[in-house]
Amino acid sequence: MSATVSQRLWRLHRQRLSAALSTTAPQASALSRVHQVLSEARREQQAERNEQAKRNEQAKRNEQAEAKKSSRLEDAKGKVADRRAPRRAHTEHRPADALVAMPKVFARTGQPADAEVAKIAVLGAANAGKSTLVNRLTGSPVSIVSARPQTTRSRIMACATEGNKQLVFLDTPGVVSMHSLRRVSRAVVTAPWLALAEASHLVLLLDAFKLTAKTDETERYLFAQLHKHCRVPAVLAVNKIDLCEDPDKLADKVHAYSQLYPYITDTVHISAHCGTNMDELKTLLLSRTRPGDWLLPRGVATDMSDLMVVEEAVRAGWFARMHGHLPYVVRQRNAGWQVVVVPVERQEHVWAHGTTTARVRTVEQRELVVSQELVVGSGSIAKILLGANGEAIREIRRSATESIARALGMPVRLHLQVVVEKDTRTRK
Ligand SMILES: Nc1nc2c(ncn2[C@@H]2O[C@H](COP(=O)(O)OP(=O)(O)OP(=O)(O)O)[C@@H](O)[C@H]2O)c(=O)[nH]1
Ligand SMILES: [Mg+2]
Repeated sequence: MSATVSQRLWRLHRQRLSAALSTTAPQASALSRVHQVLSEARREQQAERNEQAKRNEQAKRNEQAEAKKSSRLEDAKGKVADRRAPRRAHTEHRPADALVAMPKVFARTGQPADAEVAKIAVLGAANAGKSTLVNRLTGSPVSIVSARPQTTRSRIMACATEGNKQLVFLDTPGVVSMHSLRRVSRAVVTAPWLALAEASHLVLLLDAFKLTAKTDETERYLFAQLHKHCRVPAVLAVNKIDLCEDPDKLADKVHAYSQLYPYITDTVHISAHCGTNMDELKTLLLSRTRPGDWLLPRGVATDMSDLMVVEEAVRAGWFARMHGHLPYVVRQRNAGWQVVVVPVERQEHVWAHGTTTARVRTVEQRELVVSQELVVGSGSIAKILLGANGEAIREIRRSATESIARALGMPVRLHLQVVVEKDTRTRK
């Protein structure tokens, strides 16, 4: 368009020029008239160019405003979609695959030529402190601990390696006496006995407080079964001595129990919670190792799958907050599992030529995005699990996120969703 305007202008100025030259005025005045016309032409051309530039600028601004408006609309749509979508929408909606759910297999099996190992099953009544003891002896919070009985739901392997010796502990659910069999799920009932079958040694854990102040029906059942069916050497560990108020009664009871199973080689009084006599017990167990292949590489505390780590961390949260039979009626279901790579800004201080300068560097970081559904049988249980204004579930999420990140060594975005589904099961 500007070319056409310029052409038009030039035509106009040529006409004016020839009109000026054809006048009868003297030559000098004709020349000045030429200059005048030419400068007028230049001015008009410049004005036209400025006008065009202004129009272009305005068009650009309009375009930008339009783009901004439509992107805001897109954002708003996205936010609405997010709000409507379930929390697991942050992941690809794909639950953890078999590899994530399976116990870890380590390709690195480096071990000394004189490697020794002992596989030790820790057996006792529910709440005796088995998980506390295993965590203490391995120095890692592998197994969850709570004041509720039957917190441990399956056999959990945890390792402590010292020099050429590896102690492999099998933490087990509390032994369930015949009397309570019908109230507890089959997997929980059988797990201690299955662990017993694969162990080379036992730690039989007694609760000093319970022995002296409460019934010891479960302990009697456990020792009777061992006496009938088992020949594995054992250490009798008397836990919670910090709570015992009647040492004489305890001594009698402990003596009686040590006679019930003839393969008990030693008796140790401990407090797993306070750390009392832990070194003595560990030294005793290390002296029981035999030449054999290590089960886990040095420095690895457990073979638990990543999914199990997540499940245990979340379960620890609601076990700590719910009372009575309620913790046992919550089931977990994995709804999403994805490891994403996110750019993260890191501040660095670079020293060069005697001065330190700060700079920001963007690095790629792996992050786990995981969604767990907590399935309950009724709306009222869901309300308890959520807490007032979702306070309880937020707290569970916060503590679980922290422990998962620590265990898996990467940042975690955990989404928890409480789902109500009718369930007729009544067993713990
Ligand atoms: N005072 C005291 N408390 C202890 C001791 N050992 C464990 N506890 C507490 O006993 C409770 C049960 O501990 P756990 O380690 O979960 O017991 P558990 O035998 O693994 O229990 P289940 O997995 O339910 O069979 C927790 O509140 C512990 O803090 C101890 O030596 N002294
Ligand atoms: Mg336990």
